[in-house]
Amino acid sequence: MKKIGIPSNNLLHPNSHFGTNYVDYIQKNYIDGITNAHALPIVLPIGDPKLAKNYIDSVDALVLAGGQDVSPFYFGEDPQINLHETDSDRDAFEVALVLEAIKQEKPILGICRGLQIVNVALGGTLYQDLNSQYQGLKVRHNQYPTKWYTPTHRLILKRVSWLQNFLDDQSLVNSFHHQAVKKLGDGLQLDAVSTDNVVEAFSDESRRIYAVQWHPEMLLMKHPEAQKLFDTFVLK
Ligand SMILES: [Mn+2]
Repeated sequence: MKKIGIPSNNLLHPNSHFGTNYVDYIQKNYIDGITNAHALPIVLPIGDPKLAKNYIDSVDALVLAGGQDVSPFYFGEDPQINLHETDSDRDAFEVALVLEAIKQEKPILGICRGLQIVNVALGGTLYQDLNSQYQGLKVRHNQYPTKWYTPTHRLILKRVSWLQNFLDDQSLVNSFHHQAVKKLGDGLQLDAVSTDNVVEAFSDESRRIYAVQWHPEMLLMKHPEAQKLFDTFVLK
């Protein structure tokens, strides 16, 4: 059984249940997507980036989940006024895991924030906030509070890629992001955009790097066909 490492998120703020007894967590839907694909999810609590080799030694592939904004530090910018919360510990841990997975030639799947982390780890840049920085924005890319499992905007496929295994041109996806790729990282190729030309997917088949800006794990509960993305990745 393939072991799929999935770095956790952490609860950065006191809440009514845990108070200041901070916890790491991962949304159950990612675990479902990996498990349904007959692989073994291994959650990696946010840890020391210096141990990236040890973490990646212990898994066969890496899945990076959604969450906070990516710090603009990674592409040489100061925080713009509309940047949301960032987490320097999670950023540093995930960037180190991405670089180590590439070094060890293990497949990577980036989802939402995960796509953005892969991009900046490879020298790409991001729009810190689409609403204030992206000229020509026409699509609502943060559908919240519309339900997570509701696909809302179309995709335009830009080339033949792994996406054709489970998507058609004009497929609908959900959308919960206000950051997006500005410049693609080294060696990454554009797979899909929204109708206002925001990057929605990229990959590099030669290094088995795959990334999508939407949330397939949240579509699973109502749209079983979204499982094919995980199934396809696990076979890479
Ligand atoms: Mn979108």
